[in-house]
Amino acid sequence: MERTLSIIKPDGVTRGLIGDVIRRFEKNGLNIIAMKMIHMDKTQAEGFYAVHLGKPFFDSLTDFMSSGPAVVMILEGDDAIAKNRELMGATNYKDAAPGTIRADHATDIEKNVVHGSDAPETAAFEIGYFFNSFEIIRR
Ligand code: IDP
Ligand code: MG
Repeated sequence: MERTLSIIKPDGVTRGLIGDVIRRFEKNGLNIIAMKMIHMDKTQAEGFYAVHLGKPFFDSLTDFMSSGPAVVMILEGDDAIAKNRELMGATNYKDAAPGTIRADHATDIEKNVVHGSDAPETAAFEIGYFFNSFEIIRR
């Protein structure tokens, strides 16, 4: 069993894609063990994406991530990190495999609907960034 952090980004929430994204997780063995809707401020978005500090898209990305509500979830399952990344598709929707969330819904390399942790260490950091232990369901 592995855990990963998923975010339905502000574009996904605004465009009414929460249900579609969650349906894909539920159908593919990724159990939601924590979930909430948040609206990050700029500083919170900068802290979350600190690994990208200095990249040309950092300021625009953190503006976007703080532009509206997002849904943050912890997903649990076998190979949850890789499985979530597979369901998401490549960062650039133009390279995303057919049938993935980003291929089906993304409109832009930045506004790509979902976030998913990329490794066990980043998953641990990202889960702790949004959730305390009382918010995580044990099942
Ligand atoms: P990931 O979300 O697939 O893990 P990362 O490389 O970690 O992709 O980038 C984080 C986020 O930054 C992406 O999901 C996307 O929203 C944005 N991003 C990545 N590369 C670019 C770019 O070249 N231009 C604009 N935004 C980008
Ligand atoms: Mg990433």
